[in-house]
Amino acid sequence: MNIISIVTTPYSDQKPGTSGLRKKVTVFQQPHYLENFVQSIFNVVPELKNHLLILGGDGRFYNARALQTILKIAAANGIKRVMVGEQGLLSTPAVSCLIRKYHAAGGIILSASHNPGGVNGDFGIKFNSANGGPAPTSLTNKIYDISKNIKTYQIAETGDISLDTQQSSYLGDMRVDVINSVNDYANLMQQLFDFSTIKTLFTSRAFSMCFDAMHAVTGPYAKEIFENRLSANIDAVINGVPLEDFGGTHPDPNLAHTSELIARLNTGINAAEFGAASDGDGDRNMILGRNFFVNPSDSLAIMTANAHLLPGYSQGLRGAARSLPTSRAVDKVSEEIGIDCYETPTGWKYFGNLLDDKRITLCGEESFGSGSDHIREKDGIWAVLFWLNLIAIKQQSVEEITRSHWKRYGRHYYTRHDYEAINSDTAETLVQNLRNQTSSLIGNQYGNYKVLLCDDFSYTDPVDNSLTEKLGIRVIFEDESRIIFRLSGTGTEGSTLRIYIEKYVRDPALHERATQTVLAELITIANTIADIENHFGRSHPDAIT
Ligand code: VG1
Ligand code: CO
Repeated sequence: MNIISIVTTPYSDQKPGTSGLRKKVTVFQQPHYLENFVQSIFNVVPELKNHLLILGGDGRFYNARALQTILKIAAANGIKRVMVGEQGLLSTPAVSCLIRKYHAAGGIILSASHNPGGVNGDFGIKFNSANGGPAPTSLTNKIYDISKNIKTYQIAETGDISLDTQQSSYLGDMRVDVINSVNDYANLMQQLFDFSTIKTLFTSRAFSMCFDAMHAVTGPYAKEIFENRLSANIDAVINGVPLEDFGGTHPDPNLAHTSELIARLNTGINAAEFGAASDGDGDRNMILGRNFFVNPSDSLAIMTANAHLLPGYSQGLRGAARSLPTSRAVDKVSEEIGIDCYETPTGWKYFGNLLDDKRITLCGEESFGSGSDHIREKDGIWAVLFWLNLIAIKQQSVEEITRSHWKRYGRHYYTRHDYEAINSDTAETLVQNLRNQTSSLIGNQYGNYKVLLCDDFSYTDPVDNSLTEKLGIRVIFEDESRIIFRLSGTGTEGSTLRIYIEKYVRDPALHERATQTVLAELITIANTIADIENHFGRSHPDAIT
C-alpha cells in the first residue's frame, strides 16, 4: 500500500463549536477540507498511533464518502486498528460505549446531530477522547490551531473498504473491523436497567410505546432494544430506517418536528401511553406521555429523585450536574437528597471531568440531553429506558410521575426562545451590550421582578481548575426566576440567540397553568433588557421550546 503526502492549503474556519466542527455539506465538499481537519486531529493526538480508533456516523449524506477518506488517512498515520460500525452507522452514545469497552485511544463521529441533513444540509465531525467523551476545549483549540497552518496530510493510495457487512480486513498494516453497530451498546443498557420488569410491562397489560427514530441513527438500536429484547408492541418504532436526508425531515426531537409521534400518542383507541424521540446521532431524547410533554430539565430532576429505585443506580448518586441554562429543578432535588449539584457551561464536554472524578452520577441539559456515568455522552435511548423502567416500577403514567414530582419539589416553568440565522455582527453587538450592563442591572425592578444578580457566567472546572469565560449572561431575580442569554455554538448560518426563561412555583395549586402564560412577564422583561426589537426588528422568536 502506497502512502502519499498531499500538499494542502489551510482553511481558517475549522474551529469546533459546542459539539464538534459543524458546517454545510458544501463546505465539507471543498478540496481537502475534511482531510485537513482529520490530519489535524491525528497531529494533535499522537496516542492514536499504534492504537485503536472507533469510527462511525449517523448515516447522513456525505458519511459514506467521509468514512472512506478517514480510513485511508488513519492507515497512513499509523493507526493500528479501526472498529467501524456496519453500514458506517454508530450513534454518539454507542461510540462512547465502544471507546470505553475496548480501551480505544479515541473515536471519530460523523454527525451534525439535530441539524438537517442531505445534499443541502449540514455535516459535522466530532472527536472523542479515550474516556469516551467529547474532546475538551483545550484539545479542540489545539486541533483548530494546527488546522490553520497545515501544509500536508498523509493518505493511503488504496481502494474503498466495504462497510456493508461485518468483516475484518487490512488497509496496509491497519486492521479494519466492521462491527455490529448495536450489540455492545444494547448489552450495556441491559446491565443498567431491569429488562425483565420492563418486558413484563409490555407483555402483562396493554401498555404500548412509540419511539420516533426520525430516520436517523437510533432506528436499528431502538428495534433491537425495544422490539427484540423488551417485546414492545410491534409498531413501537417509527421512522426506523436511517436515511441520508432523514426523509427530508429535521431530526430534532421536539414538539415542532414530531407530528406523527404526537398523533400516535394522542389519537385513536390504541393510542400509545408512552412516547419518545431521539435526534440525528442518538444522544438527545424527548419524553412524552399521552397529551403530556416532559420538559427536559424536569426529566433530569425526576431521574435524580428516582434513580435509587433502578438496579443500575441502587447505590445512590454521587452528585448531579446541569448546564447553566438548564432549569434549577435538579438543584431542588439534589438539595433535598443531600448530594452536590454542579452548574456547568453548555455542552457535554464539561461534564467529563466531573464524571471521571466520580463527583457526579447523573447530568443533563435543557436541550433534550440527559445521561449518566455509564458513558461520557448524553444518551437518548438510555433516557427512554430510564423512564420505561420507572414507569414499570411505579406503575404510574408519565404524567402522574411528573405531577407528583412537582407536588413534592415545586414546578419550574421553563421555556427557550430562539432567534435564528441572525446577522452575526448584530448578535455580537446585542450580547456585548448585555455584557456592558450586567452590574448596572442589579437592583433594578421590572414589574413584579427585582434583579438580584447579573453577570456573564464563567466556569472554573473543579477538577483541573481550567477557566472558561463569556458563557452566557444570566439575570437572576429575587424570587429565583432566571433569564439567560447566550449565542448558539452549533448553527451553520449566521448566529442564533437563545433566551432561556424560568420561574419557580412552589404552590401545587398553581401547577396547571400554561407555560408561556406563566412566563409572559419574564419574556417581556427579557426582550426589554436585551432590546430585541431594536436589534432584530422583531420581537417574536423563530422557535419556542
Ligand atoms: C446545543 C445545545 C447544547 C448541546 C449542543 C450539542 O448547543 O444547546 O445543550 O450540548 O447543542 O447537542 P448550542 O451551542 O447550539 O446551544 V447535539 O445533540 O446537537 O450534539
Ligand atoms: Co445530538
